[in-house]
Amino acid sequence: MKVTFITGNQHKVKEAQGIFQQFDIKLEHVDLGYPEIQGKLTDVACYGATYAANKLKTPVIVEDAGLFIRALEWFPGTYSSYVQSTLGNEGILKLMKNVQDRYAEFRSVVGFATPKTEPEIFLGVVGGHIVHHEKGKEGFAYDPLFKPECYDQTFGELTLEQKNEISHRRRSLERFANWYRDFTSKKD
Ligand code: ITT
Repeated sequence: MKVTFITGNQHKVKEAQGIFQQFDIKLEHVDLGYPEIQGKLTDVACYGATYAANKLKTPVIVEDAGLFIRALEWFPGTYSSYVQSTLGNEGILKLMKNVQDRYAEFRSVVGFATPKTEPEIFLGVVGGHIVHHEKGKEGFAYDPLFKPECYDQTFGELTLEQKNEISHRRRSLERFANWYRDFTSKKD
């Protein structure tokens, strides 16, 4: 099985390759760029997948993700990309200074579309806590801030393989992979 992943983020490509290996899905990466409408992750993923499938005339997936912090009313959420490049991790830590409730979750939505079918979406969530200082140099973006539930290390301290066992992206891509197996077998 093969699928085209549309993203401009190399870290996501590496993570997805690792996850798809276990499902025998070969990933083709295209950095097409697609309009990221402002809205819920699911809307962004649906719109992006439909746009890219029609443009490339092939089945594609896109993935939209973000960090949602409960005490900040789920900020940065859908603004995660912009906030990472402006406030950065230090800015998030400042906002979290003296905040007791440190619960946060990473959410991921995979959108799959073909030029002929309506988009499908697959969700993945991992809960955890925002630590008090950045920890670790693995992963990317918010990873050094996020300690997944039941772990003593942040995503920034886990190897790619360890993050891939439990991450939001693992959960959404695994849901997609299981569904895709049936989808392709019905088509053949
Ligand atoms: P695309 O081209 O696939 O859209 P992107 O980097 O813009 O790549 P998203 O819009 O899905 O990705 O993600 C928004 C931001 O959320 C991303 O830029 C990171 O700052 C952050 N983020 C997403 N997944 C993450 C992860 O697994 N670990 C740490 N930060 C993550």
